[in-house]
Formats: sequence, structure tokens, C-alpha cells
Amino acid sequence: MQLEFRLVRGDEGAALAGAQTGEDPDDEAGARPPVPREFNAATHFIDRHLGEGRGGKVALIDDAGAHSYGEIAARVNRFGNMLERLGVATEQRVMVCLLDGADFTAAFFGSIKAGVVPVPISTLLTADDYAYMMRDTRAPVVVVSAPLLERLGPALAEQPFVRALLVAEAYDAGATSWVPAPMRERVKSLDRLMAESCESLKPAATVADETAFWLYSSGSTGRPKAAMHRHESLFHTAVLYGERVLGITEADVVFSAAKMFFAYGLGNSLTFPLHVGATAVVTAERPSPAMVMRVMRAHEPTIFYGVPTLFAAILADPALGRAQGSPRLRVCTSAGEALPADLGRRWREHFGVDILDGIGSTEILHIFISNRHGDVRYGTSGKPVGGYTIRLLDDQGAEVGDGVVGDLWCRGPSICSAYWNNRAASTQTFVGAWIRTGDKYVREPDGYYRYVGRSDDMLKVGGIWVSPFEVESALAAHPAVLEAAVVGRSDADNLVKPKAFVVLKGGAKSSQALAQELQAFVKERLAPYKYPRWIEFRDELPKTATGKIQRFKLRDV
Ligand code: 3UK
Repeated sequence: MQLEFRLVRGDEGAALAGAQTGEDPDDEAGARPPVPREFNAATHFIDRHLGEGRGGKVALIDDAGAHSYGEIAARVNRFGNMLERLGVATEQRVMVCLLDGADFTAAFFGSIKAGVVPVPISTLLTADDYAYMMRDTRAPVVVVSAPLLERLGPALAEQPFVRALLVAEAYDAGATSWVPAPMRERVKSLDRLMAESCESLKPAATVADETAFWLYSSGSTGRPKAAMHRHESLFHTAVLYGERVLGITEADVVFSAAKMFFAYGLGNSLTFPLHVGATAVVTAERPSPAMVMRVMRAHEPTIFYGVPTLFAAILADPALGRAQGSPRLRVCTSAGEALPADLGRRWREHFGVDILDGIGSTEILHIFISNRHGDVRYGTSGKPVGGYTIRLLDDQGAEVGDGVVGDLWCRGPSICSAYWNNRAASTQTFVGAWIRTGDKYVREPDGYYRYVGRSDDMLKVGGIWVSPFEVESALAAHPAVLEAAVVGRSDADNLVKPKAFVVLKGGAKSSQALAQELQAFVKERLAPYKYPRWIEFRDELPKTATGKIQRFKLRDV
């Protein structure tokens, strides 16, 4: 199977794709590379490299140092064997709450290789969230980084399914005081269990279409929902976006500010580099401008994957210039929220490389509309990634014309199968081969897609749609503004008008005069009816764990 697989990578794959196109509901565009029916993602992303002579090459650099492809493959096998020894059965879930590093790779692909379903979860949640996920996944095994035990440990009170809690890194028996007493005997050192496990493992005979892993998607309301992803989806995102849009090759050294538990970071740091035999740099540290620049200098990445807030924070620091960056940097990407046009332009001026803004989602696994090398239109998400079909629909379900706001729908080979145990949310979101993304977009006449807001954040002002994002971008172009959030507020006549919450850059002082200046600044740039009628200065904006502004929290203040 390995040999067969090598043949179907990338463009060679497109040439062979004929047999699979036509009737494939996920492949209207005919761009999807074929995957054999029997397929275990770990064979492609991990084991293949040994046969291709990459065993000695550095696959991953984490806080502990460099790890070769051979070493990673051995760790993956040890993890898979350890699960078998712990009695974890095929298709059961393993909860993975790990900081970025080699253990994450081992847990993710070790589970997949053994036919077990890893569920990477955010390292930023509360015990209440973790307790919910332990029951929802029914995971018999939970893997956690030692520094996160303090938050995750208390979630173990009265958990009916968890049989083992494996602590990664510096396991310290004392730290288990965070775990409720009756569960303490189930706490074990991951390092020790892995060291006792065998270094070779046969991949489980899985099917390309079966569930390989889950990712939780957090909506603005309700409990998070687990999106069930398939083995082959990892391969499709790596080919369609990683290879064909990003142009990632074996020679790249990549660095992502988004952590591996996010779908964005999972592709960025894990599957894209492992698809081509490149090197990824990761760290457990939280992203900050200083941390990013330190990694840039120490490891000289060729690709940097960021998020808009971080690009803005780096640009806002006068001490950080091109000389502090990576001399080998050839491209940056941005996702998670729209990249304001002004930010992209300033970044290019300052650092000499483009930022490719692209929209992705947990349910679609990675980016499906994106800007391209040499074809960047700042202020837009670019054009559909080959292999994905996009449509914009009105409230009646008819396609809207160019220049008209519509609901964004997407179809493609990496959309998850459904949400776990949630038919109501699944039928709302997945319709036939299509997914309703919940975003409002406009297609410009020459084919670029421009984000205008989430379906539920859009404002009707004087009967006309106003995109909060458009007003926020206009505000962010002002030299005193770090970031802004715009929501609707009722005026004295009970009519909705835009209100802006503004965070100023260090050094700028809030004042009535500055508020008026910002209002005039927006009026000059946008249709005047869009200007914020009220401006409130804040020290920070409420954000989700993934860095998205929570506008709903600002609505009724
Ligand atoms: C918004 C964007 C405008 C949009 C993600 C890259 O963000 C990711 O996944 P999430 O499930 O959120 C999905 C929602 O976020 N969004 C993301 N990128 C953009 N809006 N411009 C963008 N460039 O509302 C979307 O529906 O957290 C990003 C790769 C994988 C991902 N999961």
C-alpha cells in the first residue's frame, strides 16, 4: 500500500484521479486526489518516511530539542502499543490535552495507527469543560501535560469512563494532589508507560472513510460539539491546501502560532510538514510577539502561520523589524478571523513577505478559500481552494449575484462526517454533500471572496446590511487603534446603530476628542451611515480560546 500511495501524491495524483471523479459527491471540481479504500493515515504521515530514507531527518523541534523522523515513528509505535496494553479497544476515544511537542505527535498518530480515535482538546479550558468532554467522548484514557493538571485534574471527580490519566512531561507524584483522591491510583507517567512499550507496531486495518479523530467546535452558545473526521481528510487538506496553495516542500521549516489542538495548527505544524517531509518548530509557550520573534531568529522558519491579532501586535511593537525576523521567511498565512487589508499591507511593507489570508473551519478541517502566492488581494479571503466548491445563497436558497451578500456554503473532501451524538446540530449544518459555514460573504466580480461577518453578527442599519467587520477594519487602520469590535445597539428611537469598542495601542490616550476623530476617520473611508455612533474605549476585548472576538458579550452592555 505504501508504494501505491507514493504514486498518488499531489499532481501525479490528479492525473490518476480519473477513476474516482464524476460520481464522487465530494469532488465536483475533479481535483481530489484518490485514496485507496484501505488507508491508515499514520502509514502515510509517519511510516512512509522511513521507506523514503528520511529516518535521520529532523521532523520536529520542540522545547526539548530536535526529533528525527525515525524517533517520531518509534514514539508513535510506543504510544499505540501502550494503548493496547492499557486495554483500549479499536474505535474508543483517547482525550489528548497536550501542549505542543513530540508527545502530541505520538498521541495523535499513535492512537490513529492503533485504530483508536484521538480527541485533541484545547489546553485553555476549565475543569467544567473537561468534565463534559470526558463524558461526551467516554474516553478510557486521558493524556495531559503536567502543567495542565491543576485545571484538568478536578474534572476527574466522578468520571465513569476514565480508567487512566497519563501525565506527560516531568511527571511528579506530588502534582496529583489536583486529582480527586479516589482517582489518584489511575494517574500514571506517560514517559514510563511508553518506555515499557514496544517500538514496532503494525497499523490497524482502517478504511479511508472511517473516523480517525475528533475535534471540538465551540459555537457561540451551547456545549462544544465534536466534529468526527476521517482518515483521508488529513491527506486531502495536505494536498489541496498544503501542497497546492502553500507550496510546502521538504525544504521548508514551518512555525505556527496556532497550537496543534486547533484544526489550523494541526495542519500547520503536524500534517502539512509530515506530508512532504519538512521540519516543524513548535513550543509549549503561549504565542506573543517576543516569542514569535525569538523563534524566528533561532530557527529561521520559511513559513510562519499566524492569526490577525498576533500580526497586529508584532507590527505595533516599534522594536520589531525585518532584522528581528527570519531571513529565510518566504510566506505567512493568516486564518481564524479575517485579516484587515491595512494589516496585510503594512506587514508586507515591514517584513517584505505577503500574508495569505484564508478561511478554514474545524468542520472542514483546514482552509478552503485562500489567497495565493503572487495573487493576494488584501481585504479578501481570496479564491476557492481547488477541490472545494463554494456557493453563496440568499434566504430562499437561491445563488446571489456578484457584489451581493450571501450565506457561504462549501462542499469538499475534508468535511467531517457529522457531530458526535448531535443530530439536531448536524442536520442544521450538513446538508447533503454541503456544509453551511454560518459566514456571510460577497463575491467580487473578478472572483475574490470577501468576508462580511458571521450570519448572526450582521447589523441592519437603516434597512441596509452593515458588516461589523468592515467597520472594525476601518477603525484598525487608524494609527492609535490596536483592535476594535463593533456590535449593534439601539438608539433613542430603538433603531439599531453600530457601536464600537476600541482598544488603543500603548501610548495612545482615550479622550472625547479621539472618539470624534475615529468617527470622522470611519466616515471618510466607508459609506457614512456605517460610522460607529458610540465609541467606548476598553483595555481588551472578550475573545474565545481561538482568539475570535465574542461580539455577543458586548451586545447588551
Ligand atoms: C471564521 C474566518 C474570515 C469563520 C480554522 C483555519 O478558524 C478556524 O476554525 P474555527 O472552527 O472557526 C471557523 C470560523 O472562523 N474564520 C476563519 N478564518 C477566517 N473568517 N476570514 C478568515 N480567514 O467565521 C469560520 O466559519 O475555529 C482556520 C484552518 C482551520 C480552522 N479550523
